[in-house]
Parts: sequence; structure tokens; C-alpha cells
Amino acid sequence: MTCFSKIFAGGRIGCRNAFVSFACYAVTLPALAQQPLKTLLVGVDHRSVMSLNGDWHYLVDQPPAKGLYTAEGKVRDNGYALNTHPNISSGPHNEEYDFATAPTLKVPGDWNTQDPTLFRFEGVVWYQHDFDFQPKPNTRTFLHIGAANYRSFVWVNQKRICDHEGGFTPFDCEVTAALKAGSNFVVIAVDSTRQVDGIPSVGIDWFNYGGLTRDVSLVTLPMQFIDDYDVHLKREGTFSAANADTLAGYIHVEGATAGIPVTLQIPEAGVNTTLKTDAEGRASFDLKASKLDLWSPETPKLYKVELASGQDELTDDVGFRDIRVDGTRILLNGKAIFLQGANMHAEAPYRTGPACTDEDVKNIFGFLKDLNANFVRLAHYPHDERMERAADRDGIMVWSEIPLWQHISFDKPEVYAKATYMLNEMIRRDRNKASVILWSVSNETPNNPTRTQFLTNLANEARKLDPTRPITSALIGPHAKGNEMVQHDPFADALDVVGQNEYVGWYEMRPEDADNIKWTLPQKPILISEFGAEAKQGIHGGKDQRWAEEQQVNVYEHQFVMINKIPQVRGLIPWILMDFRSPTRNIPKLQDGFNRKGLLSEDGKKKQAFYLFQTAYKARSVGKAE
Ligand code: GCB
Repeated sequence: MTCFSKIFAGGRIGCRNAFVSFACYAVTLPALAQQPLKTLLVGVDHRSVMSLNGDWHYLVDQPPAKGLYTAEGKVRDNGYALNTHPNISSGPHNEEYDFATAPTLKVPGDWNTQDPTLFRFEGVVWYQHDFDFQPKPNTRTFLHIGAANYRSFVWVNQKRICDHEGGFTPFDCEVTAALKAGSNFVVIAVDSTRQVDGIPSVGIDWFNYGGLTRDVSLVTLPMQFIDDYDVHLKREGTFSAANADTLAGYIHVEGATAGIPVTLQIPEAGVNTTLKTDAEGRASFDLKASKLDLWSPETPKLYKVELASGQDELTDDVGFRDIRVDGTRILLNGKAIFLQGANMHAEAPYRTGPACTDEDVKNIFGFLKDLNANFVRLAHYPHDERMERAADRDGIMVWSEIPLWQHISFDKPEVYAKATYMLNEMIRRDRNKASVILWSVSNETPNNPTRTQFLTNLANEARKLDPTRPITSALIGPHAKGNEMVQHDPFADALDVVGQNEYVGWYEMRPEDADNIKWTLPQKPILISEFGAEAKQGIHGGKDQRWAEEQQVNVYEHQFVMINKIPQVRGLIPWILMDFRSPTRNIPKLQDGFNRKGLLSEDGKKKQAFYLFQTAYKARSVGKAE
């Protein structure tokens, strides 16, 4: 095996380790996910649930987190998890903690922005919450956690229930046997410590918000219930708008044996059918609907899809559309499209902290609409499900990504298993969202054979999980040789749509050099998935004055000249819609802990570059759909 030592993302200094060499490992990567997906209920936000959002008591487990981990790194079951109380007035001294009198944090939310002493804390925080519950006979109850960053360990009434790794996808833990009538409590230890073998790994250019960052609820379901479904426009050999009336997919009933009836109704589309589960509890279908109004940014039509089996029923809002690649074109419902978008971290405008409320999402989509965008890249991990719901309703197309960002331990099979797990969780949660048109498996990873094999396997896994959407990734490099830039990353071969990140005019060369660059890029649809420059809102100056808004505009104007000369570019995704917190950005008075490449400041103030894009997108003056 050849040992490769490659330069990765060279030329950019400061925010990253630019030069990395890779050891030689002979690894056999599993072709498919090795672990079964733990329970993940699809469509929880469309079910009636008992919300556990609100005030949760918390305790900080100072590193090395002896409250959670033994010296050997095992998880303790006998400490804070028990939620016992100290003898304060009499009896022998016992416990050294007390959730009942501890302060509280709001859930959903991070701990960093709620407790000033925890602003930079990365480690273990314990959460505790009391709730009343009345079990109903013949039901099963799940604790649904929208996301907890990064590892979570869950106990209910002192029983260890489950754990989960991954900071941006939901998980459901069955708590039926642990619950009792009356008062109950849940204790969750959340560990935000970054790990070399984590996804993402230790180096990130965003803020590592820790905690129960998304909604938490209890979901009570009948013994047999619908846990997963996929209802989509069937992908035929060639797309024909006149014949776009066949729906396909499946409904899975957990706990069902073969022959259990499942009904699928979409009244507006004339669908009313009863299916039967197979031995795995899955009822597949392929059926004619009446002529459908297809989902598109111009007409984001959603249908009420009603599913029922036995005692369980669920209604979702689903759009139907066809997305595919044809040569270097991206076709939506058979029509070539050009994506006018912006990148976005899951950060709330005005208040910072993770975006996790309806208000946050409304603000973000307000900006996207104002920009005349039809597309958003939700970087660099799955965002709150509200984002895709809003995108479905508002007609904004979405790039959705798992957090394989830059330096990942690509040589380790267990990391591959984690990656497939996260991919499964992302696809399972969002496959019924018409707005999601691209699954991305990575961002800016170093070009070497181990990485390429890992990501190619992962791209194939994504395709297998969902054959209806193109697969993409954001590539980085090459370096300019004179005015030539040739993208030779072999991983592009495994992609349907190639994301090309480049920072000409900021991390390398001068803005005007962009005018003369000759790009050689794969003959596939290319999205310029990141480009831009920092500018601090309110600083004005000449077009070459770093940090001035005028300079950011200048970089983009030259980028537009360059991009207009690349025939297969099918989308623009400037980095980034809004300034975002990043602890690696430490120039006082300019950055102050924020990456300033936003078209908007973190408090929603528009920089001049916002207007540049607003005008260009309105006029459709940069790039062509075909
Ligand atoms: C990139 C990364 C993004 C960074 C950005 C930057 O290429 O994908 O996560 O924040 O550059 O600003 O350096």
C-alpha cells in the first residue's frame, strides 16, 4: 500500500492546521453500517407529545468528570444519576450534590450562553428534570431528544436507559419499563468534550455549544406504532411532468408481524389504500395518485399524508418532486435549475446560541427570502428539524450535511461506523422533506486514499439509503499554478454534484486575480459551495482595506467574474449568511470570537455584500442553469 503524505487546504493559516501528514494504515472499511439504527421516531414533531422543555436543574462535572466516568473511563451508575439528596439537618453526612436546589438551564438550549461561568466550558454537565406521568395500559413511551451535543447518557428513575453519540441528530429511548404513575425524574449527563475520533473531530471553526440543544419530549404510542416512513414521487427512468403521478415508498410498523394492515391516505391526491406489512413490519407501496402539483420553490405545495395502523395514526405534510442530475445540469421536475443560496450555521440571529425555536427559524428564513435565495446549505451538520419544515413551506431548497469536517480519523473502522450511523439518522429524519435536494457526506477533507475509500463507501451508503437524491460533498484545493486551478480530487468521481470551496481573494491571492483564473473542474454540476471574505459590519474603507465592507464586496465582484466563466457551475453558496461564533477567531475589535464572513452581522445587520447578492439573485445575473 502506498503511503501518502498530502498537503491539505494549504495556504490558509490561522484557523486551521494547514499541513497534515497521514500515517499508513491497512484498513478494511465495512461497506455498510455495522450497527443497527437505534430507535428514531420519524415525524415526532407531527405527533402529540408531552413536552419536557423548560427548566432543568444542572450540575457541572469538572474535568476529568469523575461524577460520570470511573478512572477506567466507564460510565458510573451510582453517582449523580441516582438523584438522591444530602442529609442536611440530621443523620450521617452522605451526598455532595443536590439537583433539587441546584440552579436551572432552559431546555432546549446550550449551557454556554445561559451561565456566564460556562461560556467556554467543554465537558460534562448533568441535567435533571421532574415530571408527572400517568402510564396508560398497552402503550410504549419514548424519551425523544431532538439533539444533545455531543455524547449523552440517560437515566430515568435511577435506571440507565440509553446513550447516544453525535451532537446534531435526534434519538429516542424507550422508557416504558422505567416510568411509574405520579412523579418521575430524568437525569441526562451531556459531555461536549471534543474527541479525536469524534465526528466532528477536535478542530472545528464553529462554537461547540454543549447541552440539550433541541426539544425534549415524551412520546406515548400504542404497542405497535409507525416509527418510520418514506413517501416520495417515484423515480422513473425519465421524468415526465405529464406522468408524475406515481408515489412509492414504505411505512414501517414497529412491533408488527406480517399481514398487519396499514392505511395510507392523501385525500388531495386521491390516494386511499390499505397495505399489509411484511415479516419485518414494512408495508411497501408503488401506486398511482391523481395528477400531482409538484413541489418547487415557486409552488411549494405540501400534501397531507395520513398514515394509520391499528391504534396508531400520524399525519405529515409532504411535498413531491423529482430531483436529478443530467450531465452538468441539475433538474428539478425536469427543469434545469440554478441554486442561488447561502451557507448557514445553526446559530440564532440576535441572541446567538443554537437556533432551536420557531422564532429563530422565522428570522433566518426572513433573511433568506430577503436575499432572494432559493437555496441554503445547512452547514456543517443537520440543523433543527424546524429548518427543513420551514424550507418545505417557504420553497427553499436545502443541502443537508453530516459533520465530517476536515480532520476525521478516516483510518478507524469505528469512525466509519459512526459516520454511517449519523448518515442514517440524518436521512431517516429528513427523507420526507421535499426541500432537501442534496445529501452531503463531508466538508473539506484531506485528499488521500484512506479518506477517499472511506468517503466513497459513505457516498454509496447514502445512495443506497436514498436513491432519489443526488449525493454531494464540499471539496477543497487545488492551489493555483499560475492562473490555472485544476481540481484532481478523486473523491469527485463518487459524487453526483461537486461542491467546490475556494477563498481566492481572502486566504489566497488577491481579489482581482480571480478574473483570470482558469478552472478545470469535473464535468458534473458544480456548486461553488464556499467563497467569501471577512468584513466587520460598520467598518468602511477602500476596496482593498481588509475588514471593510467594501473589500468584502470587491472580493465577491471578482468572484462573480470568475464564476461566470465556469460553464458547469450550477449554484452559488457564499460563506456565510451571518457572522457566527468561532473561538478560533481572536482579533480584538474585528472578530472578537466571531467568524466575520457573514453577509449579515450576528445581530442581523446587513453588510454591503448582502445587497450585492440580493441584486444579483433578483437579476439572476451570475451563473446559468444550463
Ligand atoms: C472553510 C470551512 C468553514 C470555515 C471557512 C472559513 O472552508 O468549510 O467551516 O468556517 O472555511 O471561514 O475559513
